[in-house]
Parts: sequence; structure tokens; C-alpha cells
Amino acid sequence: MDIDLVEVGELAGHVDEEVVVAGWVESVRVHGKVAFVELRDGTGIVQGVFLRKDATDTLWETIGGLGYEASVYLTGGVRADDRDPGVYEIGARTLEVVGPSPDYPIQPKEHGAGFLMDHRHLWLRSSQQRAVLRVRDEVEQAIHDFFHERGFTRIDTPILTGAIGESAGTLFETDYFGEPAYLAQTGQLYVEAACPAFRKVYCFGPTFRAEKSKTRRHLTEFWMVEPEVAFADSTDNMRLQEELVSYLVRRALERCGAELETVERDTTALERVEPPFPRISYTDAVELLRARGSGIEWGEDLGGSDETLLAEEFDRPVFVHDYPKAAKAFYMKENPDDVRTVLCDDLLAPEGYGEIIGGSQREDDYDKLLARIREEGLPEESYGWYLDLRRYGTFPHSGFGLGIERTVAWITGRRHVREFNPFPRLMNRLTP
Ligand code: NSS
Repeated sequence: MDIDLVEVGELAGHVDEEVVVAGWVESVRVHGKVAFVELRDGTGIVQGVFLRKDATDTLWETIGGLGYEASVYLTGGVRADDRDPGVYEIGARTLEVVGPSPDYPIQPKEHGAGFLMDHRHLWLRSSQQRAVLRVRDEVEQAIHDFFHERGFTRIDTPILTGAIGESAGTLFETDYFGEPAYLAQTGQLYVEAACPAFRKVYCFGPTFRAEKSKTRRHLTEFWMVEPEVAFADSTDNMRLQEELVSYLVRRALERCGAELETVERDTTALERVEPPFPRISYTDAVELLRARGSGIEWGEDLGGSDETLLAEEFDRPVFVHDYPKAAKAFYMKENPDDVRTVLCDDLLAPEGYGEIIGGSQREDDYDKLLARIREEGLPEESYGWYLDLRRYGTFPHSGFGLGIERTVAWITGRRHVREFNPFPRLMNRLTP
């Protein structure tokens, strides 16, 4: 740019100087002899104050005709607000419209969710959406910091895959030069392969599930972080999970105070999120749920309402471990103490947010794994390389997947996961 722009976030260093700021109009108020233009530039919001006596007729007309979200350059002197330390305004002199914004669709009134989702490309600019996406960004950064600090190596795993990662029921299939290929449901099988190379690894990327459900917890494309650790068992795995989740919550509390305030999050429940988290076996959970009136039978997966009911019993996230084999994926290790079950866990968030993590110790016995692949009717030929990991230096190992959108929905206390992906993909939504 040939203009020297100052970011709103840096105005403190420019008090009593003349600056040019560039951004989008949040609001305009004209009161006779004075006009206020609120400008957002992504680093903050500043108010430009125009005086009628110093303005040309053309400038005054331009200000009066500004639409929400018009983009402008605003020039003027920076003033500190004596009553409000840390707040600055601009005694504005000129305003140049870069891009007008006539009839901006989102107005300061209640809009329905469908309308806002149709205008997601514009809705992103609103204060609540900015706040939740900022928390997502902070949590993502915290995830990388957490694993980096602990010596994990990040492994980027493929999105186009030839082997079914989770279950056949929710696959997006595509044509790969005449062969079927699937969009990755998980990066897990690939981080398992990288484990003997680096011992502690993780992947973090988009994953895909053709979920034909319209619940507030399901996206068809969501982001998942998946660590995998060699020589770790299911107990070690849960310990890593509670450390990670506590770390992420603490980071959000420390660095996203303003954003949590914007979305009016009551943070007292978050302050309690410290290890250890309570642990309950699936079998005990079923008993407890039945005593609370649920109709769940041993062998069934927990439904959304069961998860909510169970989470209400605890003041922080709770692990439910050792589910029945039939309810879970083929790669989970058989529980030697009860072969009807597998060594796995789901982490349920409090306040009705449901499962945010699914994890397990992996089946490291070649014959047992092959038998499970056959039992599930999975195409054996696609798993040759995965079985090789049990053929050449098999080793106990465990890992888990944490869904970002569900986790940030819980941290910010908002109902629907769709707000936590910048451009969410749902069963009935591919646009924008
Ligand atoms: O299916 S998971 O329970 N587990 C896995 O994919 C394993 N392969 C992870 C691993 O062990 N490496 O999904 C893990 C998490 C789950 O707890 C949710 O937080 C999230 O992924 N998840 C979803 N979020 C949003 N929408 C949908 N449809 C969804 N499915 C799972």
C-alpha cells in the first residue's frame, strides 16, 4: 500500500498523531453537528468523530449515506479517552469509501438461523461469530503448543484414502481413476504407522463423515486432533486426554477472556476443569443410567440423552471406558479382563455437550485384528499395510481423537457446532 495504514490495535502508540485507518463500517450515527462512524479493522474497533463545521457538504453526505460494512479509509488525529483508559477515538477529518455496501443483508435485529447460515460469508463479521472463531483459533494454537512441548511430531495424514478408517456407514466415496476412494474419517491408521518412527505423534486436520443426522453435534466435515503414543495403554491414554483438555480450557480462560465475555459464557464451570477427571466403566454407567430412568440395554451405545444424563452426575468432564466390542470400531483392543468389551474411552463434556473425545488402546495382536476386520465385513485387501504394523514389531499403543468444533462449542457455552467451523458442512448445507 502506498498509504501508511495504522491498525486499530496499535492506536495507543499514535496518540496525538494523524493516522489513516482502514476497515469496515460497524455503525453510523449522525446527530446534527456531529457524526460518529464506528470502524472495525479486524484488530479492534475505533470511533471516528466528525464535526459538521469542519466537513465539506460532500463529506457529510458520504457519511450520511454509509451502509453497514462499507469499506473505508478514515483519516484523523488519535485521541485518548480520559474517562476510559485504553480507549482511543479519532478526531476524523476525511473519509474515503473503498467499497460501498448498499442494503447489507444482516441488520441489527433478530435473524433466523437458516438466514444467517445462508449468509455465513457475511455473518462471520458479527461480534459473536468473531469471538467464537477467535476462541477456536486460540484452542488450535494451544493444541499445537501442548503436543510440541511434550515432544510429539506432527504427521499430516491423507484426506483421500483407500481403507475405511472408522465404519462403513458414514463414508463419502469418490472415484479415484476408476477405483473407489474415501474421504478420510480419521487420520488414525496413518499416525499408528508413524508411531514406530517417532514414538509420539499427532495429526490435526479435516475429517469427513456422511452423517445423515441433523443434530446440533454433527457436521459432515469437522476437524480432529489425533495423538498416538507407542507403549501407552488405555490408562496412560486417559491421562493424556485429561491433561490436554485441561490445558485447552486454561488457555481459553487466560487468553480469550474478552471473547468469552462477548458470548456471555459463565466461566465458573470451566474453572473446575482440572485433572483427574472421574472415570466410570460402561457397565457401571449403564446401571446408573437405568436407575435414572434411561431405557438403555447393556450392549447399546450411549445415546445423546444418556450422555447428558450421565454428565449431570459430575462437575467436570467424565470418562466412560470399556464399551462393548460390538458398539465400537474394529481396531480397539480386546479387554483381557472381560472379552465382551474393548479398552476404550469416550470423554463426555459437562453441561450437555456430550462426547468430545473418542479414544482407545489399539489391537496389537495380528490374529485378533484380522478376525475383527473379517467380522466387520471390511475389505481385507485394503488393510494389508495396516496389518503389517502388527507383523513387523507390533507394540502396545493408544491414541484418541478430539473434535475441535464440539470442544470449542462447550468452552464457549454455545449450543450448535455449526458456529465453530468457519464454513460448516452439514447434511443439508454445502453453501457458502
Ligand atoms: O469417531 S470418533 O469417536 N473416534 C475416531 O475417529 C478415532 N479414530 C480417533 C482416534 O482414536 N484417533 O471421533 C472422535 C471425536 C468425537 O469425540 C467428536 O468430538 C468428533 O470426533 N466427531 C465429530 N464432531 C463433529 N461432527 C461429527 N459428525 C463428529 N464425529 C466425531
